[in-house]
Amino acid sequence: MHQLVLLRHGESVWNQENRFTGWTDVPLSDRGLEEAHAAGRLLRARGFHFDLAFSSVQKRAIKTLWSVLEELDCMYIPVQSTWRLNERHYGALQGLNKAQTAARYGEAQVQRWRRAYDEPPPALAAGDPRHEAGDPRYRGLGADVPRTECLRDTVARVLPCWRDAIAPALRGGQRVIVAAHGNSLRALIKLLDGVSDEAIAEVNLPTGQPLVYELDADLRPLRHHYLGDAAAIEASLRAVAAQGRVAA
Ligand code: DG2
Repeated sequence: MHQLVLLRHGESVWNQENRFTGWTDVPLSDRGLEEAHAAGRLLRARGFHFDLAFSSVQKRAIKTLWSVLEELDCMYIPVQSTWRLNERHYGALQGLNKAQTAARYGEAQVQRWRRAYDEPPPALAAGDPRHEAGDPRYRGLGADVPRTECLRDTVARVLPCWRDAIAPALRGGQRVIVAAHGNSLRALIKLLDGVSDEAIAEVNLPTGQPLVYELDADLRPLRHHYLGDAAAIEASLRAVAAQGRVAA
């Protein structure tokens, strides 16, 4: 049996302000940093160990991973950070408040931008200063730095990371943790569990809660479960789902 732990980063400052984030590189909030350390303590208390870690190249996921590895006293393990695990690019929505966007465009439209498999948000215009094209960490992508993405696009760029890096490590017997984002992890879960394009819309992830996958010899999921308190996770999932509603 193989073990894979997926972890959405702790709450970021833009999660706290209910803003679309995508590729914007915002830090963890104080609460998010505490969530990350709590996730590490929980993993330690349950006897988890890791041989290899993956993260996006965004600081909210990297800092979460560091905090977990610090709590586990295994900051020495190799870490592979890749843009392929970045959050889904949120296009021209990046920086906007989700509830205000719902008030302007309607909750149904915001729900499609957040969760429809094939409907990307409006793209960043050419010359928009929010575009990450000039960021040195994306130099290798050249003109392919996205201007928006739907989940299908995210699945397509997460797939090579799974196929060429995570899956071979698991097959080699390594215990792996992946610290990433709500939507890049939804993409990975879709690949792992074979979730349909429709059903993936109902999948949300709480911040800072380790999700443990047990996989068979062929890396087919046998079962998965959250390690943390079930009621707290349920409340967090409801809150994530509600972020695109018009504020009461
Ligand atoms: C959130 C996900 O990403 O937002 O980009 O706003 O996981 O990096 O905080 P994360 C964002 P939703 O798709 O849940 O609205």
